Amino acid sequence: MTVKIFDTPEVQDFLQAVSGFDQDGGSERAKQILHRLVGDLFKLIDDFDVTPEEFWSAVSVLNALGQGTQFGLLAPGLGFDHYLDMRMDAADAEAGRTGGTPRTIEGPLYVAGAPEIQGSGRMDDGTDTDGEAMWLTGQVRDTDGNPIAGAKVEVWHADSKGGYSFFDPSQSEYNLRRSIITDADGRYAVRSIIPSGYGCPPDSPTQQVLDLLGRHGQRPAHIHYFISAPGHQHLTTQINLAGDPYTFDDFAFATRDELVVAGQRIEDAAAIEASGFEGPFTQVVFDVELSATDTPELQVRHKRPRAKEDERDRASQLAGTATV
Ligand code: MBD
Ligand code: FE
Repeated sequence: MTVKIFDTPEVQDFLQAVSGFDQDGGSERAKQILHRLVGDLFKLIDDFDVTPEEFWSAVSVLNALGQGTQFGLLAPGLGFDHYLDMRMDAADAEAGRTGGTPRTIEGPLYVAGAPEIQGSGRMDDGTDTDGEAMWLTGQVRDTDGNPIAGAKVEVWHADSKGGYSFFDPSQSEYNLRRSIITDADGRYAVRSIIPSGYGCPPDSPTQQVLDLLGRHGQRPAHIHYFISAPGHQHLTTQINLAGDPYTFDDFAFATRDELVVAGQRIEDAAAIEASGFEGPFTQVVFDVELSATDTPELQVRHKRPRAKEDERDRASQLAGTATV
């Protein structure tokens, strides 16, 4: 069957009715976007001769994704998060906002409200004995190299099994999540454990879609950051640890060369003693440069539904139900 009906007046009129063009209510922007979206899908059905069976199996996958709150997991897999980053990079370049540490995607596993610590502290609850001890430290500076005291450095990462507290209910509350305020020298330093990479749940609808593309659902070991300071552009970024098999093969496309960090193993007894660790540990150093801006909206993270961000907001509540 190779019928082509998309360009007929009947279909074009139908598409206008579907998009509410003949109605007064609703949102003009939503109508325009839905008209394009549904139209592109109608055309795709025509062009690829999509069968009813294929269409309804796609509906089933969407239902399964929604039921597991997994759109936020499939989105980076299909490159949407990185594409939005590319657009923000281009907007920055066009506005002359150059320099500073590069951004990369937030991902779906941030939880608002992590404990705040001044300068230095500990992120892990001490129960993950499979995890290599980590000393994570760095300095926050402006693009002229001046340290920024009092900057807020939010850090979150996975445990030795690749699980994130809150989404993995076996972990203690806010394990491996902290908000660190830089000291007078712009420095932050925390004890934690080296995270493992993340893998999409093998039986998940997200992995089902990736399987159809012949792709894996693995991320390298990585550590997420939100960094902000008054008068500076808010930065959402991550570091990817060097030496992971997926460092340059991330299903979420978040790796950037400038953000790959090699840990340094510290085995010297005096150094171990001085740092308060019980044995060898790995030091990970990540310095950050923030570019200056007077624009208030650029100084804060953009809005999106996030777990525990707003207890009264249903979208925020839902963000916390992801089965990842
Ligand atoms: C993660 O830990 C992550 O950072 C992303 C982007 C997707 C899935 C799991
Ligand atoms: Fe992550």
